[in-house]
Amino acid sequence: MASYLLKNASLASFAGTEPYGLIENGAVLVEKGQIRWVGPASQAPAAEQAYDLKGRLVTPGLIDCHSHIIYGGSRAHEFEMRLNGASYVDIAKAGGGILSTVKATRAATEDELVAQALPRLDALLSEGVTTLEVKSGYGLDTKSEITMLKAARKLGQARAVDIVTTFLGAHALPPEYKENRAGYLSLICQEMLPAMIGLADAVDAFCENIAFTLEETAQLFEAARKLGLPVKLHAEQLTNMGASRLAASFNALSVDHVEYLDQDGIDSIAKSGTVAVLLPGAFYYLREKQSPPVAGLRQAKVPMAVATDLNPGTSPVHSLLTAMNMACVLFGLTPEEALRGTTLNAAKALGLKDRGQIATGMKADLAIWNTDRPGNLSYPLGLNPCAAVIRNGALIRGSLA
Ligand code: DI6
Ligand code: FE
Repeated sequence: MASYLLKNASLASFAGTEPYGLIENGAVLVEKGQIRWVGPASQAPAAEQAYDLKGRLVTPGLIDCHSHIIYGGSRAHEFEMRLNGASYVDIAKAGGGILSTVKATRAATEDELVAQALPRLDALLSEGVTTLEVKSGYGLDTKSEITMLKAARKLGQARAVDIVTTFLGAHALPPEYKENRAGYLSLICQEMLPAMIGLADAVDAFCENIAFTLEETAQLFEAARKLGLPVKLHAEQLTNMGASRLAASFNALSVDHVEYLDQDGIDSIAKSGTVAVLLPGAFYYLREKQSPPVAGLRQAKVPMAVATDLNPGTSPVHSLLTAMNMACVLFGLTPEEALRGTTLNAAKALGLKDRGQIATGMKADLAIWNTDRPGNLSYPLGLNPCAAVIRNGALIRGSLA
């Protein structure tokens, strides 16, 4: 199949200025894994083959730009503890939380981590995800952090998906460094980071009063900068620490969570072009009360992305469409913002310029849906309208009939 045309499609292209970049009765020409032409079907060029999509919606392949999909063990009991009155912070302070996942992850082999992650990954892929970001951060020693990221890369060999990796060594203080924060920071900066070259595409940290301070985060970001690694940050999730301002000063790709972001933080990330990644799954599971400042972000024209934050403790969410729905219902995003947040703005959050839009020259990663309206992707819960998925121009799921 050298070139083919998808015609009679409703295209949510996210190119141009229209809401959704919508092109009704549109066509897309795909050749050699790339989009070669996009426009009204009536003007479509000739192709060797054509598929009539009968008015169905086509979007860019979805991008989940924040996940912790590689981990060992289970934290289901903590859900019970929280509903019996313990808080996330109480559980973390008592050695549960992230550290309990660290224990189980250190005990697992690379192959075991991959095998445990595959069913989670398959759930995401069934809904049109073609690019997934995966963080380390449950190893917290050099060897286990490397194992996690190798397992993450292996997911991209086991399934038809692009994996983007992030080193999150500064996720929690490991038990063996409990009395030696500075020692752990030097381990991260001097030993772990250099070992991540080629293995991690970016560097992240959990900047929070139960995790790492502003000063520690700055130290990490300096070290990342020296190695030429881009940064992003778990910022303003549980409190406001000015973490986003710090991230902006390092030109971070994204600041993630941002429930407690204030105007000063909004102004800083607006200037640095940093994406605000909204993670309503964690907000929902932790029954948080404070929503991210969506109106302020809109006004400052900060690009907003939406992701699952798939993790064992605060967001066991295996559906990007559900995260989009939650972003609408819980945070007040419009369905247009939610879909832009899992396509164009999610690509931005990962620093990827070759995807997230249906436009000439982009990678041909496309999802085809059993609906004609893009707003419907954020509407139902528990119904999967994904009809087909194309990755690098090849049909990898469903059918175009
Ligand atoms: N914030 C989160 O929501 C996850 N990590 C983070 O820094 C939670 C991770 C966990 O509880 O296992
Ligand atoms: Fe996270």
